[in-house]
Amino acid sequence: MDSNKGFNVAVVGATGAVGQQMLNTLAKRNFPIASLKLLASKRSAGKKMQFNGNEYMIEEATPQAFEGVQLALFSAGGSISKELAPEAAKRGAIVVDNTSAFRMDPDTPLVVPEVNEDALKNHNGIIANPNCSTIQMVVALEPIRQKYGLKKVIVSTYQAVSGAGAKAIDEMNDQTQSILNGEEFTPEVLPVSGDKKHYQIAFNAVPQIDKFQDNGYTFEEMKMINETKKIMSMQELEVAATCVRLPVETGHSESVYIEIDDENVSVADMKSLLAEAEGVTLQDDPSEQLYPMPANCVGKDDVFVGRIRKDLDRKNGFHMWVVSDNLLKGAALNSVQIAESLVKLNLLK
Ligand code: NAP
Ligand code: 3JM
Repeated sequence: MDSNKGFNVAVVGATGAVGQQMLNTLAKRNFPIASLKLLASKRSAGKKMQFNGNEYMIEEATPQAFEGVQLALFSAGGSISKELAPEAAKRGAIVVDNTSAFRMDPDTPLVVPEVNEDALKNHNGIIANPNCSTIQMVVALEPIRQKYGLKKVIVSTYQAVSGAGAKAIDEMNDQTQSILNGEEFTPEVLPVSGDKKHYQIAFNAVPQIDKFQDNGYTFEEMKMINETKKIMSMQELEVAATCVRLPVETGHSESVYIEIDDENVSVADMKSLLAEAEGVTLQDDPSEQLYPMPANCVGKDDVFVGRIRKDLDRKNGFHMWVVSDNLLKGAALNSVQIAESLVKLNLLK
């Protein structure tokens, strides 16, 4: 590695909600970049974008665009990743993929650096970035698992519209205006752009994120369940999830119930553990009405944890409230941290 000169980097989906945050995060963290390619669809090819004060021309993402690229950060949807991530890897790039395309592939590491950085050592050219809701939850759960053991997790999410992309943000804002103005509107994007029906998101709560599976759970819920077990290397962990979309622009919140192995842990023990945990900020003081909220987490790197309570019926049960910026730790920041870990482990050549 020659980190003075930096790496040849490509960002696929550079014009999107996640792609924009990837670029901000690369710049903010001063990731060593020798050359940068901004890739998107044919629709954007030829348009210009700024990065670190310089102007770049957006190119169409094609297999040939990855010639000479060492690191490719993908966030342009699962079908683009399925088609182009192997093409990038074939040309020698290491891919960090933000989509669900390869997450459950046994040959693909699924990585949150605070939890399982070592899994990167077994990569085969593609590394998967987990789902936003999974990432913030496992950052909070891993220190608890390490110290007190973990048996069971039941999570309900309160997810922001930016997790569904730039069009979903516009839909929420336009609908809100229409409703306040007493005008008609037609939902077209949420809950899922490709599904049969669309529902109002403004002033609403929609218990569907991604499409439904035959078992009655949505894909988003199954992502949380399967990805949590894979990242924490705990197939035996009991996990259930209910995922809900709220009219919040950015910042996912989660109500998390856990059962641990140890029956003698106090709330004070749990708070002092999480106060010291990597990537976690504890915000928990009921006497001061201190607890995490999405509006206060936007633009911040950490996972914020509060409302820690012991279950009233189970000695080994705890409840907590976990909030993070879904576009940062949930997506762009975690991807850039994976890239930084690759550099640190001397895996990016
Ligand atoms: P978005 O705002 O809708 O942006 C989509 C991006 O994909 C745009 O840059 C778009 O380029 C590009 N794109 C679309 N079709 C393409 C094509 N045929 N070839 C190349 N590029 C194409 O969506 P987003 O919120 O940024 O999310 C993008 C993807 O990231 C999602 O589909 C999802 O798989 C993943 N994601 C992951 C997480 C996570 O939890 N880790 C969270 C959110 C999203 P144009 O501007 O040219 O159309
Ligand atoms: C978050 O493939 C697509 O159309 C994107 C669907 C999507 C995903 C996904 O499955 O990759 C939208 C928003 C995610 C995700 O991170 O799982």
